[in-house]
Amino acid sequence: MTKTALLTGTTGQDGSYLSEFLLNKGYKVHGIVRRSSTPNKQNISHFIDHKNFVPIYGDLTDGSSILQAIQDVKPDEIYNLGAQSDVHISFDIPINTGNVNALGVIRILDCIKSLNMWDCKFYQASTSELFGKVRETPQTEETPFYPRSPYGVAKLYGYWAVKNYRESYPFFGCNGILFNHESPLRGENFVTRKVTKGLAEMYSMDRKEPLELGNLDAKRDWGHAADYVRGMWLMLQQKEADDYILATGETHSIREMVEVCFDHLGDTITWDGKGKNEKGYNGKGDLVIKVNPDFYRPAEVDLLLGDPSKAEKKLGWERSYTFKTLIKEMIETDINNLFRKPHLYM
Ligand code: NAP
Ligand code: G4F
Repeated sequence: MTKTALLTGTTGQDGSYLSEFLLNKGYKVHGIVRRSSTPNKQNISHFIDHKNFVPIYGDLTDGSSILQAIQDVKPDEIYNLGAQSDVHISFDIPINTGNVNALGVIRILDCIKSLNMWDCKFYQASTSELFGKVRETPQTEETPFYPRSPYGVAKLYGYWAVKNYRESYPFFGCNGILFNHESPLRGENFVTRKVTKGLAEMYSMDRKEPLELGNLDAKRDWGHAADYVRGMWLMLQQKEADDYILATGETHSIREMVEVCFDHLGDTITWDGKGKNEKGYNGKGDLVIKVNPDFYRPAEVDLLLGDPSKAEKKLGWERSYTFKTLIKEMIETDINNLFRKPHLYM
């Protein structure tokens, strides 16, 4: 029988990959889309006319739109991917971040409860930002949380709301504690995409000004979104609801990520200076990266490194991308998107 899924965050990176994954599995996919005055449907344009895809206007801050959607669709599975997902910006808009990322979760859970829809399975987009100032490395499902931003604090509320409903009601809800995952659809403010797009412009379009970045020492565990949405789906196919980490078990600094990008461009980067005075020069000696402290955060998450062994053992989850193939795909897509051949340093 055809399964029906309802997604929030449909127009984001993960919403796009997950919708396509579910459509390929034969699901009917109802995707909640926010009204916006500028285009926000680029990531779903390649399947928006699919016969099994239905966009619905709604917003996680508008409880009645969420209730209406759940009541109309009667989904077998709900994936709550919608969020104000930018950690740095969450310091500027903490109330909105809390409204969407924390209360948005309980709005959905309360609808499930009010409608007595306990057969509906629920996925919550929890995050490695919960670990924040990490208490142990690598981080596992048992590692204590210590969020370091309004984003992380709000996501902590969502995480516990899912656990609390699971312990209080006959509710099937899973937290996917996902470490950073990227792709060519990654938002342009996040550091990997900022770098791949910025360097693609520099090498294909003769962009002259250097790329300005923040903390180059922070370390992240980066995987590919296509692998991670498969993990989300696997969580909801189990007999028992549980919480799982999805990660690669590898960590790299921002500086190392930039170096891998230069490697793909056939160039090298040489660093000089420390902290806010650090600069990067390409093989010709041009200044290509400089640090701008405006991109520093009031409180930083210095190191994330996840242990995915529970998901690997219990879900049979595995990854098809490595860190290098992820970066290669991102930088090549950004170059191709510019329609011009890059001047590669070979
Ligand atoms: P993303 O690309 O920023 O997408 C966020 C989505 O949420 C967009 O579709 C956005 O709509 C939507 N949204 C924002 N505010 C909303 C509201 N008030 N009501 C309904 N929808 C709203 O994020 P992503 O990378 O795909 O991440 C998906 C989820 O996983 C997020 O919850 C994120 O916090 C979480 N997460 C991400 C990562 C990661 O590394 N990518 C890791 C762990 C957890 P617009 O397009 O209209 O802005
Ligand atoms: O790419 P980022 O902005 O991602 P961040 O903060 O790790 O958050 C992402 O991953 C989380 C999972 O761990 C998600 F929950 C969240 O929704 C989001 O998807 O920053 C990564 C690191 C940070 O340490 C930041 O300080 O890169 C550092 N960084 C250095 N220069 C920069 C920059 N980050 C950004 N965005 N821009 C810079 O210029």
